[in-house]
Amino acid sequence: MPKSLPQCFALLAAALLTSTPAWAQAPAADGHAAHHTAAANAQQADLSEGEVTRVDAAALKVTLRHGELKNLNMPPMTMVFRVQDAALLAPLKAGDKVRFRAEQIKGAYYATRIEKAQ
Ligand SMILES: [Cu+2]
Repeated sequence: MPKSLPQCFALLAAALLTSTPAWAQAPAADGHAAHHTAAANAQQADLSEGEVTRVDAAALKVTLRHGELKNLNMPPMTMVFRVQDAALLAPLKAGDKVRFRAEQIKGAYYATRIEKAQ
């Protein structure tokens, strides 16, 4: 059905146009973007509050008791995050207060940046 092709392209273009502005949102619009989807906020660089409860460097995992993760639309809880580099975990031990960046990558939760909070 060659006649339907241009319409498909038009729909695709429309979908792309409406889904692009995610990264264009102002990062610090106070409370304004809290209800947007996880996908729309995946690029946000905001750090979240957390406390280390367990470090498993061999498994590239860290358990964090975290505050609200606005970019993932997640309430406060204790959960395991993966890390891509064991070096992120080297300075950490249970009880450390941290600020970290949480991201969902291919369905798994990762801490892509972890800083000690003082
Ligand atoms: Cu969580």
